[in-house]
Amino acid sequence: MEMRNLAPIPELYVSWDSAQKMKLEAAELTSWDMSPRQICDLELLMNGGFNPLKGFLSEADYNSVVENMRLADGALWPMPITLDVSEEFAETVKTGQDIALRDQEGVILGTMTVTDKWVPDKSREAEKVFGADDDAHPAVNYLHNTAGKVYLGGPVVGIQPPVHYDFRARRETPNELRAYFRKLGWRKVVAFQTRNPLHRAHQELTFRAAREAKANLLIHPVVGMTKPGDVDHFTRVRCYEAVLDKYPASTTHMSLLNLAMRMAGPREAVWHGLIRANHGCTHMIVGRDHAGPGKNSAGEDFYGAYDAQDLVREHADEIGIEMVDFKHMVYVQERAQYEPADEVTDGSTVLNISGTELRRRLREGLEIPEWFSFPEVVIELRRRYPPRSNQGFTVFFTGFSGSGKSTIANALMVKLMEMGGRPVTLLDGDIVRKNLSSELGFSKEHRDLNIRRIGYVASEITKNGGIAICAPIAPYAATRRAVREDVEAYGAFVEVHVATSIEECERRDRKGLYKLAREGKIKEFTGISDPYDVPDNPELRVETENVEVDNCAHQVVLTLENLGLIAG
Ligand code: PPS
Repeated sequence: MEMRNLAPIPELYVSWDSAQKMKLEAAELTSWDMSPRQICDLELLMNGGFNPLKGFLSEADYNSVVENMRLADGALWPMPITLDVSEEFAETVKTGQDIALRDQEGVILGTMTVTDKWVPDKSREAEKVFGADDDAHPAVNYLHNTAGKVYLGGPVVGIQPPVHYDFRARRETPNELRAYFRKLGWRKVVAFQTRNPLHRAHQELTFRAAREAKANLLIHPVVGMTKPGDVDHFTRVRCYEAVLDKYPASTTHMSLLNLAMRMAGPREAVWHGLIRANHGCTHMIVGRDHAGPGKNSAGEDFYGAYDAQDLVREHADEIGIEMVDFKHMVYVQERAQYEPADEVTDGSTVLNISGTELRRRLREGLEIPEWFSFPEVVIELRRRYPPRSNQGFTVFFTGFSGSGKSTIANALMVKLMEMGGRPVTLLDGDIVRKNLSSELGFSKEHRDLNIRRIGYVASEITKNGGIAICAPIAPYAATRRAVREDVEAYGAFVEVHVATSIEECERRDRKGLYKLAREGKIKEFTGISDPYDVPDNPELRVETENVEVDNCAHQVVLTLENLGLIAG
């Protein structure tokens, strides 16, 4: 399929002069503060990446897209691009009204004339678009647990694109890419969609794909939103820049796409095709399990491995893009080169490193061979994922008042400081309540707030490579779980249950508080008149009765060593 047309495609932006005027007018309108995903969607709506869409889907278009993968006028469009809002906001908006669309800092990016307002059947959307109403699918989880209950639809007028401060020179709109291809005389362009770092096998397969199609190559990574847990885009783009040097000069271009992926497999692949066609590409590489969401809650794949390829092939003409098979490339040791797996002769030794194995090697600081990845890429990945013994982590003590948490935490802090290497911060319950949480009491709500604050600080410390030692009572399991999730985004969370019994704590009564609690002079006292959820599965449980503090702290140190967090 030759390049049919590199003429500009329609954008939704008004002229610069009109934008200045509109900005002032729009400031008076009811305004919606968009979510990060909506901002990604709006950018591609406004710059023509989602052509032929002219705004967020109307109810009729939405129903038709969900049921038939087509807009109401019959045009192929597989993904519902909807403006989900809260019920409270929806109540303030009437159809026919213009609203301002603001980014997270309050800047007005565009306006929308609300033509439709409806409550969608989210379970139907999940079944039809994502294949199952199962929260294990990241987009279904988003749909049920993050997206608002009401959808608004209507045409959008673009005032200005969202501002990106990172990799500015690498971001191009569809029309900028079209102009670039036109200028260089690139008549055929193969797009490579990716959300992962590129290693040698990817470089080989993309280069071969372009050569076989007699086309130029566009590396078109997604930097908007990808699958939770992916390598962050800053690291990835630095990796891509390193790989770009490995292609023959002037055959290949790299551009960043601010798309919010939905991991919708086959439907997503068709969507990716339409987006690439809008960006002036003629071909797109589609692989096994393209845009796959991982396993469902029964541990099975959501889609067949080749469903995406089948659906794109079926609609290739309408998409306006030719599909190029992703060749599975393997490294053949005897010939010291990559070859397509189906061309490898019997008896050759084929080497491979899976994604899981790569992560293990990074975590443990083990060798990543040159045949697998480019040294420049490995350096970037190692900078981002240092071995555990160089990463930050949090030790979270929990237990009754007077159980010995603070004393053990202090001893642990001193031992870790003696070892050196990382800064250590102690967030002791009593100390936190004197500063960070000085206005809080002991209601469930206040305790939760207190623990979430401690968790926030601990996660920041962990992110920045330090050690946070927390020692609050933290009586509620759900709150502890939430803190664990916050911290684990950046490093290890080590929960230590100081398992001193309530009887022993009361017998010791070091601060005289239990006596006051028994007398009813202190209300909602943990263990006496307020509950404590015993941790089910802490990384360590320490008994303190008849055990020295030093020994308790030593048990924590051993646990940290076992987890690879401190060098033995
Ligand atoms: S929580 O539940 O995690 O927010 O509690 P925390 O911030 O660790 O604060 C516990 C310390 O406050 C004192 N104190 C009470 N504890 C429990 N319940 C009630 N009602 C209460 N009122 C005051 C008590 O001294 C705790 O100190 P520690 O260090 O745990 O002995």
